[in-house]
Order: sequence, then C-alpha cells, then structure tokens
Amino acid sequence: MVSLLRTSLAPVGKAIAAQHFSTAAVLSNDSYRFVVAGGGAGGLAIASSLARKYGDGNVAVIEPSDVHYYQPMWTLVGGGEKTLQDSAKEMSKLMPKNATWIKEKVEQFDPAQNLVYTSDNRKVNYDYLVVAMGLQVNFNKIEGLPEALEDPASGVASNFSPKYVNKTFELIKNFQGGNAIFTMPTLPIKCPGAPQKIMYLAEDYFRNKSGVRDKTTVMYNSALAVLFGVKKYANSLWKVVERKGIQVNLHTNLVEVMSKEKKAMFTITNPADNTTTNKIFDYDMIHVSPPMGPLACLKDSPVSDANGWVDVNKTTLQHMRFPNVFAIGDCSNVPTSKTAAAVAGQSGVLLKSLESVMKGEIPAEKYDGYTSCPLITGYGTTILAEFDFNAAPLETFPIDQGKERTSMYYLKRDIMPELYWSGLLRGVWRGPGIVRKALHAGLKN
Ligand code: FAD
Ligand code: UQ1
Repeated sequence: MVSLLRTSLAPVGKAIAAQHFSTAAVLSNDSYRFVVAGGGAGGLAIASSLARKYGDGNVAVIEPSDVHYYQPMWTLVGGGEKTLQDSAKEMSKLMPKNATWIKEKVEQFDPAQNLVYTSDNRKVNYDYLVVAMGLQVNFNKIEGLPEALEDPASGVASNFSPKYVNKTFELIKNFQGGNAIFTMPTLPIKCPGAPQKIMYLAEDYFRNKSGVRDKTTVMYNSALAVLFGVKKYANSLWKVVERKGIQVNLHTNLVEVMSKEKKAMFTITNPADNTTTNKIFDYDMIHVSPPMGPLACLKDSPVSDANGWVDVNKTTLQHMRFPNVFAIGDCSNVPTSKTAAAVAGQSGVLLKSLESVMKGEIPAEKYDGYTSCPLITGYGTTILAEFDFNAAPLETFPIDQGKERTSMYYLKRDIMPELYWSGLLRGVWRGPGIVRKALHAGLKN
C-alpha cells in the first residue's frame, strides 16, 4: 500500500527519486509521505494544511508536548491582562484529525536516507520533511539565573517560559519601588520586541495602578546597539521611553544574577573600540530575557548550518542541500525576526514550494521576510511594527503604524489569539499579505 503510494508520487529530481528507492527497504508503519517535526505554531499550520489536502495516513507530526502554548500571549500574562491558562490548549485538541501524532522528540536527522530518529529509538521515514521545532531558551547561559528563577524571593522573573511568566506579574503587582530592570540579550531571540513590551506594561502599572512610579527607576539594559532594529519604530520607541522617563543602557549585556544580594552583573561594550567592562547594578525586580539559540539536536546536524539553524533558502524555505526538506519558524536560518507572524507569512510560501517540488518544478513563490511585533507601550496602546528582510516597514493598514494606537492594542489582545488558534494553527491564515494588498489597492483606486 505504501509502496503504491510512493510510485504514484511525481519525481522530484534524480537525487530524490534515488532516495525513494533506497528508503523503500526500511518501510515500516513509521513511513509517511509528509513528516512534520514539531507541533508548535509552524508545525501545526503546515500539518493542518497537508492533512486537509492529502488525508489519512499521509501526514505525521512528531511532537513531545501535551500542551501547546500561544506564546505571544505571555507578554499579557506577565502584565496581568491574561492568565497562563488562556494561553494553553491541549495538544490533542489541536492536532489535525487525520494526521498521526508521534508523541516523541526528534533526536537525529538522516536526510540522505529520508529518516528521522526519535527519542523512543524509532526510525521515521518520509518523502517530504518539514522541520518546525522552534528554538531553545538558554536560561543557563546566565550565571545564577536558573536558581534565581526558581527562588520565589529572588525578585527575578521571565516571560520566556510558562514556568516563570506568572512570577512576572507577581513581581510587578507587589513592587514597592526601587530599581526595576528589564534586560535584552544579543540576537537572535524570539519576538525581539518582547523584552521591552513587558517593561512598558510594568511602568504603566507602577504609574497608574500601584502608584510607586515616583520612587522607582525603570531601566532597559540591552546588549544591542539600537532600541529596535527598524528605524521608523525605533524613533517612536525613543519618544515612548523619554515620555515615561525610562533609562536606556545600550551595549549592556546581562552575564550574572546574584539574587541573594539582589545584584546583577552586566558586561558593557564600548562601541568605539569594542573594549568591555563589567558593572554591577542593584535591583529590586529584574525581568530577564535570556539568550536563545538552536535546539541541541539541531547543532551539528546534517540539516543545519554552522550555527545550528536549519539551512534553508530564505525565500523558498527549501533546504539548501536536501530538496525534499523544508523548515519554518524559529528553527530556521531565515534572516528575519523570529515571530508567529513570520510563521504565518512563511506557511503559504512553504506549502507552495513543497507542491512545486512534488511536481518536479523549481519553487517560484517568494517569502519577503514579513514579520511583525505588536509593540505594546502600555495598557491600551500598541505600535504595530511590521517589516521585511530589509527592515523596511511592510504595513497592513493604510494608517501610520508608527503611532501608538488603542485599536492595535485590542487587535493584539482580543483578535490575534483567535487568528492564531482558528486561523494559523488550522492552516487557513497565511499572514496579512492579502489584507495589505486589498487595503492598499483600495486606497489607490
Ligand atoms: P514553537 O511555536 O515554539 O514550536 C516548536 C515546537 O517544537 C514545540 O511544540 C516544541 O514542543 C516542539 N519541539 C521542541 N523540540 C522538539 C523535538 N526535539 N522534536 C519534536 N518537536 C520538538 N510572535 C508574534 O508573532 N507576535 C508576538 O507578539 C510575539 N510575542 C512573543 C512573546 C513571548 C514572551 C514569546 C516567548 C514569544 C513571542 N512570539 C511572538 C514568538 C512566537 O511565539 C514564536 O516565534 C513562534 O511560536 C514560533 O513558532 P515555531 O513553530 O517556530 O516554534
Ligand atoms: C499575525 O499574523 C500573527 O500570527 C497569527 C501574530 O502572532 C500572534 C501577530 O502578532 C501579528 C501581528 C500577525 C499579523 C496580523 C495582522 C492582522 C496585522
């Protein structure tokens, strides 16, 4: 039955055709036309589309977690606007009905044999592989941080984990004044705006809810050279930090948390000569955005580049060396900001590339790097940053999105979750490109 299916596949070039024959020898129940590694935002978007089109038995999703989190909501969980429960759904409820869920981790890739190996020592064979395994949040790269996050009295929290995001709001709510520090590591991280969004919510809380703002210093200590990577939105954000009286320290990278003494050490780089000095800051609360990197199983893997990111063509999302392999989202080396919005934009392109390869054609659809970061600047205001590979704004709405707007806050808080659960994860929302074109065409007419 499986071999019948295989012979019905259109050839995708000599190399792949040869691989079909060699993999026929390892056929077992664990053999699928499409294997999706990872059931996060990108994995479920792709698996849903493929399962809908190709039906029972053809699609497998390898995903170890019982729970799927809508991570973009964690900023609002840390800010007390939503609960962690609001951001979670059972994975079993989200898996496409006619896809097979392999509840394991992918541990190794053997793309020359069209195989992935899982944590239960299974070999899973595929015709086409989509890697969608996200990235790794490296709390342990900051000395003292893992212990500090576990300690309820440390004054240290992070929105970058479901384990610690509730602690963020606890700290904000109970803050009595002093130094409130918000950190930003070197790139890449997921949602590079997230480290400052939580700061703007905290500042608003101190000013308008708990009334401790006048005895508080709010500080943004960022390892980067700029406040935000897109000039238009950086200009707006500099006005926000000035208005709110926030101290911004650039080139200032967190290296150690000494939570017993409530001190944190930062390495400050002098951009003129790249010399560094260490500086210790006292804190009363600190929100840490830790460094992030590729998953351990992707480092030194045959599907990865030298840095451990899955090595794909940035416009077609097809693998650079294995034409039947594709990647989506945070795990790839596509040079854009890693966001769910980017995943939405990539999903349509990836599916078209995949279909082209299945027909033996060269992928023609092109991803433009679309990504977006709804930059929450307080309870009720957001700058909707949207941009492309060149860090040029690529805005959906025909209004100045560089302005803080109430409408964009409600879009982020109330509409985006539904767009994610019912649109993106079901493979029907491919990003706002189509809306942008319609709205902008409407203006020209
Ligand atoms: P994920 O959604 O992280 O999914 C990866 C999946 O792979 C997971 O289900 C995981 O369990 C699975 N996996 C891991 N290891 C393995 C393995 N070995 N084998 C198989 N499966 C594995 N994006 C926005 O667009 N807008 C925002 O406002 C926004 N704000 C954010 C705020 C915060 C605090 C955070 C943390 C993220 C935010 N993001 C935002 C980013 C967004 O959540 C991610 O970019 C998006 O989820 C990436 O999707 P993905 O499919 O690549 O990875
Ligand atoms: C988006 O498509 C998306 O994925 C569902 C997000 O993740 C939650 C976003 O944050 C944004 C901004 C978009 C883009 C959507 C619109 C309507 C601008």
